[in-house]
Amino acid sequence: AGTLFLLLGDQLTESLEMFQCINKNTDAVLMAEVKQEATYVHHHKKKIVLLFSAMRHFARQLENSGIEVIYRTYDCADNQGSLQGEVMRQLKLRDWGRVVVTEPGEHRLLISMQQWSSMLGVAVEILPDTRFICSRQGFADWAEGRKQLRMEFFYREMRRQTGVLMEGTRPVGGKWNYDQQNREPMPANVAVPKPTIFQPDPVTKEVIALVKAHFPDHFGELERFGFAVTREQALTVLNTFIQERLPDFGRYQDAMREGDPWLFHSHLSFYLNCGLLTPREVVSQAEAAYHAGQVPLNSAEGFIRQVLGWREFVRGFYWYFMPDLASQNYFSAQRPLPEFFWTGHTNMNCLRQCIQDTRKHAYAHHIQRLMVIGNFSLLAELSPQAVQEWYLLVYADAYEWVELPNVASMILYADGGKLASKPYIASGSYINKMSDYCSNCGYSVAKKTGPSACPFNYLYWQFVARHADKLASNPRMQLIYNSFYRMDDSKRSAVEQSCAEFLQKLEKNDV
Ligand code: FAD
Ligand code: DLZ
Ligand code: SF4
Repeated sequence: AGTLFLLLGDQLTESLEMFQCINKNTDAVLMAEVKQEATYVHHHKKKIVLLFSAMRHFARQLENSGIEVIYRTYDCADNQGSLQGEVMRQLKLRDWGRVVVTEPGEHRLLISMQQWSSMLGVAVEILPDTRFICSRQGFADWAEGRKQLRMEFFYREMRRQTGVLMEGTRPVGGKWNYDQQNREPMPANVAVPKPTIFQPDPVTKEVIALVKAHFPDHFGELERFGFAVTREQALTVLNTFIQERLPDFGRYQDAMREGDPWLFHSHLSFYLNCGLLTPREVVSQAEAAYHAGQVPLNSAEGFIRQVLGWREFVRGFYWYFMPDLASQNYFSAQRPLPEFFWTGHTNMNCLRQCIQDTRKHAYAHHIQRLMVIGNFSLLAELSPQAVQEWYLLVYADAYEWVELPNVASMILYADGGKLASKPYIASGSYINKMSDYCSNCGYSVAKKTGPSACPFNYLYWQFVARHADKLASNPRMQLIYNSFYRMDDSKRSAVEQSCAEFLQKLEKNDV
């Protein structure tokens, strides 16, 4: 009997180990669009279109190479609604000797798959996901025994192991990290290249109609879908990024501009995370562009740090700390998600813009996610589990392995500092420095307290005050607490009052 290989929607690459094991005469690949994966959170409509269309294109590609693909569309007769159900159905239809899967990117699914063998009465083998440059075991070996897990040291280890941007044992240019050169605001006259978009082909059009019909209540806009849905298209996005955007990626990495979430970012996470691109090829193209003299070192290094450093780090971190990571709540934050997270209707222009970008595009860039939406979520003490769910469903690149460490550990410090050395908090002046949002805002960034003051300003000090017991002894918070302790009583009570008033209005969605 042959082997049934189950391929998930975010595993669309022939670089997986399973493709070396397939016997084209006896085996088949099963791909299934199922309700459980599409609705366990109410994913952005564009995310579902991206995955279903990319799955359908990839299935054709496999078939063209002579592999038998059993493809189950969402609306096909007898769709079982879950991956397990679809595997079970195949086991009834044909005599399969065993089932092989590549480990999924989410803990909930791995736990479920580990039970399939006994539930389905067939041998189920789970292969490692070899797309990642650092294996789960490799990360665990690095992490074991360390008091603190800091991305920077992991990243250096990855540079040494892979030889990327290395001259022998030394980093190219003499420094590991050019982050100091990556923090420039973007002047209004800087022209940004247009993002690479693709007109939907007949396959994508069919999926768009399907998503419209079956997921009307899911978050986000479906209009103007332009993501790449094939490897060829994703390679075009990569090549265009290297030529047009990477040279300025470094300096403007932290900048924000109203009406443009794309800026000089790569927009590659969608494709890296679903398999259309591999992290190795993306890193090596950026390195080659540096060696060819096409991009400065701070850009090449800054970009490579994100992929070889952060991306690999959060993936290792996720598996190292799951399942506990999902339930952490260091600051006991309880507030439900404000209504405007769904609608974007708020007078706080930075949040309005970032949430509207998210609704429109299923995308916002890193600093929007971190320093606007994330910063607000922490300062307003929103429930970590509510924030986690939101981030998992609104972005087209979101899977729990990458979303959860960024949300629970990076923005919310819900794990008490396993990933971050201090909470990422900032008042309105940071947002004002890095963006043009404040000039169109209903609040005044220059005002510290009172009904027209920027809410980030007083929420910031309230947060510092409320969590002194947990944070004041952190050496990286010393400057902040020194300022706080110098603040006179009248200022402190003005902060408290402004916060109380704001939070009351927040409950009524009147901010
Ligand atoms: P670029 O700015 O061009 O960066 C290049 C690549 O580096 C990205 O494509 C991505 O693969 C990688 N990268 C950069 N930063 C990170 C990071 N912190 N963690 C992991 N990879 C990183 N990224 C996701 O892929 N999926 C998510 O669900 C996700 N959720 C996030 C939630 C929060 C609260 C924050 C602060 C960050 C999150 N990120 C997530 C990381 C980062 O914001 C996105 O990877 C990035 O914005 C994607 O856009 P880009 O491809 O244009 O990235
Ligand atoms: C995100 C997603 C969606 C929306 N739909 C499917 C699907 O119908 N079939 C499938 O195989 N995968 C889908 N995915 C991706 C999975 O949710 C993903 O593989 C797991 O979350 C593990 O990373
Ligand atoms: Fe955001 Fe405050 Fe600036 Fe308004 S004033 S855009 S709320 S930072």
